[in-house]
Amino acid sequence: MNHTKSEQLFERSKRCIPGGVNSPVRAYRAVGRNPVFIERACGSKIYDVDGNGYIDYVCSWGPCILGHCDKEIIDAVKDACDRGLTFGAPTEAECALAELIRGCIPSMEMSRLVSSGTEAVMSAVRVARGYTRRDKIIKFEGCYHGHSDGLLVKAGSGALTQSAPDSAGVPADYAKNTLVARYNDEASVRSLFEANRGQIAAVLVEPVAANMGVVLPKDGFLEFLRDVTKTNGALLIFDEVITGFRLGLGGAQEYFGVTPDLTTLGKIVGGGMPVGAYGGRKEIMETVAPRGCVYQAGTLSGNPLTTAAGIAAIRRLCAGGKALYQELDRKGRYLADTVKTAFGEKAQVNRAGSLLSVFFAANPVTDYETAVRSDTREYARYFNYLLDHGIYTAPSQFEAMFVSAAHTQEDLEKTAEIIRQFVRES
Ligand code: HOZ
Repeated sequence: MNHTKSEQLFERSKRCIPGGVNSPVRAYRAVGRNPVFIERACGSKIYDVDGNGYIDYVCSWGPCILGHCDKEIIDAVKDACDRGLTFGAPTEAECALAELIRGCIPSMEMSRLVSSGTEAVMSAVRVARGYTRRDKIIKFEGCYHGHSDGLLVKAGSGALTQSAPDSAGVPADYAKNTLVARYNDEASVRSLFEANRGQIAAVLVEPVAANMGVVLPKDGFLEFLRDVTKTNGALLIFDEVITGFRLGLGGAQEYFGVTPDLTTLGKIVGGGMPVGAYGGRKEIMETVAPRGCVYQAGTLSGNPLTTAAGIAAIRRLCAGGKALYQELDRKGRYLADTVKTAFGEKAQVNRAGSLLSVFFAANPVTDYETAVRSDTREYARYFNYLLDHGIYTAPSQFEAMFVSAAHTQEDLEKTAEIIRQFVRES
């Protein structure tokens, strides 16, 4: 493959954008090459500026569950464009989107739209603190909740990819109220509650961790979090920025049957436009200004393009219903089975529906410690081989692979063949 234009653009970008990218993982540092620059995408395919096409399993890190350029979403956005890009005033569409969210995720009786997942989680944590009048929160090693100061503590995603789970620039004072437990480890949560009696506002968790690679909750872990928060007067916050509308219309909370007090969304709920949303029980959400005393605001929150895209996406998913999610699950399983058969004991595959990760590790990956033990060099070799053969996956061991409704059986079979070829040639 020729990547001349991508190389030139990267050189140019590095002169005016830190690292040449607007989000660290995109720089491909973890996989030892320079990034490809994307020109366009359609359905399951993405095309770079040199004219190379790839089957896309990044799907913009999750939002494109219906594939790229879904006609109904694009038409809805075009239509909204003609009526004005932003008003900074309430619209019917915001109300319609909040109603759709509540219809799919009943625990989100009330919700607020913001412009990114980072904002959504930052705001949900503030609400939890304002509601409980407590300062401390518990998060988990390797879980990523956006880049707000207090949450860049033992964080996953790009922070982990860069081997910098704790960012410079975060004053120790800001982070001191963020307590860190081990994912899937009940004892670590219990001891934090015991050592900080009456001080913990919330436990914040990705119900399926997807930012240290995909790591599933052990049986009973989410139920345990539900119980321990209730017993201790703390709130349970599910960060469903990735799992929301991905594991089913009702997200991870429906998939696992555990109801949190607050939920954060992003990605799919904006149909590909910048978005975040947080919500929960009415009584809790009524602490938000102007109804209550927790302040949160945003000029572009609930803007007409995002709401149009979000409504179109959710309506499409609702129309597809169970059958659509079963098909996504089937495709995810096909890829997981392919990888398991191809690599045997050399690799572990973690999967929930259409969200999956391949770890080059001999033992099961169940938390941060086991995730970081995996062979990132082998992952880089695998990534590069796939990219060079037209398969676009995450350029980091610590991100997920996303399957969309637009992926065809032919895409999956081609992907499977390239994976088998990689193994044969290794
Ligand atoms: N941290 C994001 C995924 N978990 C990556 C976002 C991006 O680079 O676009």
